[in-house]
Amino acid sequence: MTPGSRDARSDGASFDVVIVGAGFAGLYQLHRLRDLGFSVRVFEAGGGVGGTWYWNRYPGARCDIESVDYSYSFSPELEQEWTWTERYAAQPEILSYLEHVADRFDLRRDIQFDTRIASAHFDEATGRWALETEAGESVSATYCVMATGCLSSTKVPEVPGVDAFAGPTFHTGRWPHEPVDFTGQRVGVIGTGSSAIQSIPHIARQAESVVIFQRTPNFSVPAWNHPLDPEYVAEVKASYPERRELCRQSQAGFPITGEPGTAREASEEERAEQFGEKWQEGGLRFLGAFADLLIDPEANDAASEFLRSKIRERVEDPEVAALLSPSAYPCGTKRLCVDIGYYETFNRDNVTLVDIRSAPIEEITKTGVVTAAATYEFDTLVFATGFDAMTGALSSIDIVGTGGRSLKEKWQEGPRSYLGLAVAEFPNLFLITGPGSPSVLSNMVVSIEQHVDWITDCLVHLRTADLGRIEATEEAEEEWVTLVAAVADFTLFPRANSWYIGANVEGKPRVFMPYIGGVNTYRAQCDEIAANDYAGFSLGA
Ligand code: N01
Repeated sequence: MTPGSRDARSDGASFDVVIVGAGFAGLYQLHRLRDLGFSVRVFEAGGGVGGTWYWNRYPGARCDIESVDYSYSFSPELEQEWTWTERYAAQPEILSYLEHVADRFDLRRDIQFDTRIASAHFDEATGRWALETEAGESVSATYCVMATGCLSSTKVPEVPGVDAFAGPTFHTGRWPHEPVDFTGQRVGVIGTGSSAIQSIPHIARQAESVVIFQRTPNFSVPAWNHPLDPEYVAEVKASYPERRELCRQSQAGFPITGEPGTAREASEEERAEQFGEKWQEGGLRFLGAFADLLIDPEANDAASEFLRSKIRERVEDPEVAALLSPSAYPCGTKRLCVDIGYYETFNRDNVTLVDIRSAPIEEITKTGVVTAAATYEFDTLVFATGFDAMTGALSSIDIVGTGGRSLKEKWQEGPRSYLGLAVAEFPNLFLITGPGSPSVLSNMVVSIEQHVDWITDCLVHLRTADLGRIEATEEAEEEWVTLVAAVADFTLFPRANSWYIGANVEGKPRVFMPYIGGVNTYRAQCDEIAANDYAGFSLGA
């Protein structure tokens, strides 16, 4: 079908499809649907494309999936013409890539920037979504695709006086576009997650002094980042079709060859050797050391102890090393961090680690931070305090479905979806990498492409069949929610107070949100559902 069919409708205010967000997901979704003749408008709160990579401009920000795999696979030409320069690309390079994609596929003309969607209501009478921007502009669409990102709704520390500080305050997830100069500054950093672990070494090299307030230490593995050898890049480019397929058919969306054995069956020496090898490979590959590492507590204990031994090697002061060593949760059940010189930063004279587990922050004042044990004065504060992950961006939009109930209300006890793609009571609404899909437990680009392709095929199917409505059934949703929880319970993941489970946001229900079944299994499940006449969905005119 081509433009001019029942769905190719656009008069400037009504579209076949409205997409919210112009990051990796929104850009590709626009490209696919527009190519197929759908009228599409993207709304983006930021002033440019990039999503996560537009906002997270803090020093040291880079991906933790190798660049050659953290990229689109849909265009062989794009794959060949773009050349990544480092093993793990830094934020400016990833943002340039996405800007290049926007230009190359002429996407900007259908994106409205600096526009935040405030509400999206399904109108039962017309069978369409009515959306309103924060500025009061109204548009309507047959389908609405939320490409709002899993880690886009930032979270500031819930401590008294959070707005009281008189000096500059920066959140890593909303970093200014201009460079921030910390020279001569006394800087306080709250948080020790991935964003802190990436930014602290940079801040410490510039600032006069840095005090890091740590509530929970994280496990981190070195990135061993390096410039990419042109010969390696050429090899990757020559083998991209097979490499991409390996990613799609993998558990986590990046290429791994060979089946790891189990730590349970390995001897002490074999374990040490395997951990050592994986450590030397660097990054998230460490978690692939043994097949049972995230399932068997004993296997995990061995891996956790190996990582703690590395902290002791890297940090000179044994007391600081002990404080930086996680012991309250199994490694990998909070997102494993990938660092460049994080632990070594604590060997610097101008860096101090403060344990706020034993002496919590009581107040942020005009001049600094007061804990139960001491008062600290700063010129600048950095909040590396993370996100209201997976549901925050969706809950901040007033999304109302058929029953007059908002998505936020429906998700009060935790997110419920079918495949992390669709929600009962919310017809014609699609979530890209929503809760209930592999999303944050995978290479996001692989998962995004899979969702976009699935949604696109679905919309083409509806158009071809002259249908205009699709909705997940309550039963299918219930079954999927049960499956997601059961798979999580089979692993060690629920043992950590992580953002995967909503533990980082006060009052957020504790529901394990991503689907751990693996991108390979999940893809097969989605494909089977589509092939089976969209089993679990009700389709209508
Ligand atoms: O956020 P986080 P992030 N008082 O939630 C602390 C991805 N990412 O932005 O653990 C004191 O991990 C909090 O302490 P606790 C990646 O998936 C990827 O760093 O709640 N402290 C924690 O230490 C990652 O997992 C990359 O006890 C408070 C920190 O703040 C996800 O984004 C780079 C506090 C928040 O850590 C989020 O990472 C960056 C309070 N009131 C991010 N509130 C790559 O490498 C929170 N904290 C690609």
